[in-house]
Amino acid sequence: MRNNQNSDKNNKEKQLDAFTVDDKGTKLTTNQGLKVSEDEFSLKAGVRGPTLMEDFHFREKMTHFDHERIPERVVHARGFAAHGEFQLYENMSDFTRAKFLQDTSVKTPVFVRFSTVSGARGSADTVRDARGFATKFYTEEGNYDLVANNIPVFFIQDAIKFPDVVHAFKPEPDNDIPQASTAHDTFWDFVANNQETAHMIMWIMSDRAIPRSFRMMEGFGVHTFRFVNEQGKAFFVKFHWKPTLGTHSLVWDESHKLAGIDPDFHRNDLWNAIENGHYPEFELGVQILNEEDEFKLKHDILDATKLWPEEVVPVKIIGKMTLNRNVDNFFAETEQVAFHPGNVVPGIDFTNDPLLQGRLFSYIDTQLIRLGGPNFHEIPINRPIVPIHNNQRDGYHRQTINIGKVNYHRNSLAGNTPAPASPAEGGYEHYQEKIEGRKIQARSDSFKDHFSQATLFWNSMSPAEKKHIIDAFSFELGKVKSLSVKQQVIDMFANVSLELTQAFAKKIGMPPPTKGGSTITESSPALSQQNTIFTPSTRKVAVILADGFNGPDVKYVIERLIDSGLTPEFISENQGEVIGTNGVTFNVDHTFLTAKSVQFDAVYVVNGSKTSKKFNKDAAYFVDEAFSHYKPIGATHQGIQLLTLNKYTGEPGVITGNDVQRFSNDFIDAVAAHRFWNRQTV
Ligand code: HDE
Repeated sequence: MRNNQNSDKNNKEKQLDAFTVDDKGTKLTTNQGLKVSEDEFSLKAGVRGPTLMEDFHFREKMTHFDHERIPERVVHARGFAAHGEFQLYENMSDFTRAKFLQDTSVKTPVFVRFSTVSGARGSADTVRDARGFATKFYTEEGNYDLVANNIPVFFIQDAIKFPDVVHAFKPEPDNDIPQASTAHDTFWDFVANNQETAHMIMWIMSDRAIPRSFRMMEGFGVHTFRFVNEQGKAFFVKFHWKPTLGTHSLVWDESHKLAGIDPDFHRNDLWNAIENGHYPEFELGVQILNEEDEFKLKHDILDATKLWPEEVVPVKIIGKMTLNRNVDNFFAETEQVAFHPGNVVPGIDFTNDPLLQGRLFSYIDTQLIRLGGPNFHEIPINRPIVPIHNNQRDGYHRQTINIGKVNYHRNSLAGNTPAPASPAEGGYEHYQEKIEGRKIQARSDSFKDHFSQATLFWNSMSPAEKKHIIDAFSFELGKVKSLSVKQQVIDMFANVSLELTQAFAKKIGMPPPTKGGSTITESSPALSQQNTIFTPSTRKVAVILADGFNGPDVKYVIERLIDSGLTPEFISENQGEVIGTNGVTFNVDHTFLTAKSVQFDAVYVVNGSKTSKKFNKDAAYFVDEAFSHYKPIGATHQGIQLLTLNKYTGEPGVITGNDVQRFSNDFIDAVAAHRFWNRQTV
């Protein structure tokens, strides 16, 4: 996996190498470097006697173990990360002086951490939640962090409410239940009493909150940022990541089952994709608005509960990020990485979005406690690839040994160095925005429309997506105990859509609203996942087979699947080999016990001439479940009998036939289509 030829490594990899230790083949030592002769038995007064304090190795080993944990992140505790690189498609110097956005030949090393927001470190991957999508660019001008989410808006408009929204969505404080779920009273009470949440809630109730994979999620910087070019001219900018595999989701029932069957589903998916050379790719997009156009959109661009519809302000694709290397050590890299929206480079600046302004305070503050002091920038994963020179000194866990006597500015003893750099020398200069106003604690009138874009989102959904949103509201509110909270939520969402609210009110046994509704008729096609990229690439196909299958035909199909970028995995009754005609054999990856249909994108039923009753029962269950999750199902030879028996042949996305060339073409197309929503299912 890791490329050992030093010359092929980027600067960040080389830097990380300096801290990498390979213990394989070495002798055991204490942390003082003393060789240890006994690591199984502590020092005792007699073989049956008490352990002695004098056993320094025992005490060191145990003490270190006792202190292995650090506090988990207060939000985004569960995450998974990978290394990669970013390369620009076109020079952006008209808009920004950021160097890594100017030179198309430069490959900027990146480290990306994906996360859920609400659950604890050990919670399941597939819960309904927003996903974090934080990228650290190790640029030649210092680290730039784009700390993004997979949803383009946020719950609240002002950072002062962040502790409240987080308290409300976390488990309830009396019994710490439920884990990683918003389906409880306090969350929905918060929602109803803080109605700026309406738009974000629509996204959280949508398929966006149950992604198929980290590799199939969009990323959004959420806030309006600022680009500043060499001439000092500024532009407003929103950042986007667009996955080249398209944006795809699980279905709710599937995500529930996965939480038990494979709580590491997204981790496994990302890790395996990278190990198999299926490197995830995301294109970086920007929406740019001239400063003069600040008030031209229908909403305030400083309000983080609003997006800029892509049909109004197009997304310009400017580069691509490729994730091509898994971490060497989860704790050292993924757990210790510290992101901060305030880590910017010249040419990227902030706006007065009150949510962003609060974030600029919070991230360093949280790292201080989580990583135990002010020197967390020295942890290898957090170090920039450029040298650090300043007069900051000391503090817990200081690694740097600054030499010399001078640790203050201004000085004469060191020629007044380290010296500030002018903008021409690469020094960061804050954008000189003109500010005028009274000190005031209030919401701007321009932030007060909470429902228009929630309706825009609803209007943009396909019928299947709308149904999923209704189901999600029905599930979440179905778990809420307080009738008053349910009623308040119904009253609130009647402002977004009567169709939506009437549908879920009925399901939760509440009177459907008759008043309300929205006059907004616009939609934004870019918001629907029906309009994303569809490709079979990297999809996982479960191949169900038993001894006596048609060797040459199945071999042909499997080769076609692999050529099209799919990953077939073989499932049978027992592990070992399955043998088909003409001596064709495959190694069984999983049994029906170790793999379930929810872990795959599609099923190819082969069966064979030697199936047992138990095999047929397990295969039928597997296919049933995949069918009810709208997944593509293919069958050839004996497999067709099973589908005929279950009356699935002829349904959308069910491909059968023994002309294996035609079968392969149709099945691969079906896999690319992701799901068949027009299928009649349970
Ligand atoms: Fe965060 N957020 N956040 N956030 N956030 C943190 O920082 C915070 C917000 C996001 O993989 C914390 O290191 C405040 C929006 C990601 O390590 C903390 C507000 C967006 C991650 C914090 C927000 C994000 C965090 C917790 C409202 C999308 C994980 C641990 C003003 C644009 C980064 C930590 C990782 C993490 C504060 C809102 C994204 C507490 C105060 C909006 C991806 O500092």
